[in-house]
Amino acid sequence: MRKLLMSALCAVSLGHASTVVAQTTWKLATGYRAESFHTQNIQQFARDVDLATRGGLLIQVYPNNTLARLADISAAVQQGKAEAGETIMTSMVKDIPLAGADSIPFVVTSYKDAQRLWKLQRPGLEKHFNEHGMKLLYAVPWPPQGLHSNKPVRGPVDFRGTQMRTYNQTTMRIAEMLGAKPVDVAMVDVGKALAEGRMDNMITSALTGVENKVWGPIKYYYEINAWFPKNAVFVNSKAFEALKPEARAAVLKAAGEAEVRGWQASQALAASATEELRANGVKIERISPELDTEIKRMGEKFSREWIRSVGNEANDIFVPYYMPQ
Ligand code: PCA
Repeated sequence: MRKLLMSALCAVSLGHASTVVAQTTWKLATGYRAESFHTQNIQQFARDVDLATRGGLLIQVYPNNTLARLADISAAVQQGKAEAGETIMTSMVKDIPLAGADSIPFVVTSYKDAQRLWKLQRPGLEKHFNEHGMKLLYAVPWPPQGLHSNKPVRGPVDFRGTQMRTYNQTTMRIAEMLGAKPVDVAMVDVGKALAEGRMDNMITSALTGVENKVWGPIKYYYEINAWFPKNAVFVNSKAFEALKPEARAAVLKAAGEAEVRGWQASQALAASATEELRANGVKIERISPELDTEIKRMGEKFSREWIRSVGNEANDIFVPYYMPQ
């Protein structure tokens, strides 16, 4: 009797299991806060995938460097420690130099041009991601990069000896060229570093200033629109290929939608974040013509260095970028 009952129970539970879609879980690592618009966008992407696959693919988001530090995220995904990840593309330039194209100063100064650059940059990048065992899903830019400072800056000399917060090779190189001391501070630690007097100025978006409540120590913001760096969201190729074709299609569709939504959110936040800095007492000013000339000269120097390091692939992007058909 007992045996009979057991086999009947087994049959019931097996019957039930066959009606439920086999579930796959992906861990997605990001180095930005849960409240960041990039992370919120990823959460929506995860919900869309969940819905479209009827629970078949669950994407668990680990924000704030909890699964891997920002700089280590692409390696973690490549090695399969996390199935998916998000990082700022310039954190990958050592492995994929082409990923640095969007952080060359003063090439892109509007969202429209950022979009054009992205279209030209994407095919080459997809190839490199594939070669590294990853699939690029989508990319979304940060709002334009401006200059935050605790003191008014009139000319390049005002940077000499100051502690300039950096987050990638571009900002590091600019700090060096200005004779400032580069201080590497993660985006999520900017507020703390300012409070501890570890930094005097930085080039980043007004939004990053707002998220870190930089008012108080930061008194000036200059809208120099230096570049529009992008965050990329990607997945380990094997994890992607292991999905059923319908689930793969659902991921790609949701990724396309996340990209459109992310660009819109970025643009809306670009304007509101600058206003929020102003409302909190930060002076929004223009840089002097002298400083403008000097940083543009530095930008050109940086682009020459970058083009040299990338080689022919740089031409594939910048020849059509500067000479659209
Ligand atoms: N915020 C990030 C990257 C670019 C931006 O606007 C940061 O400051 O680290």
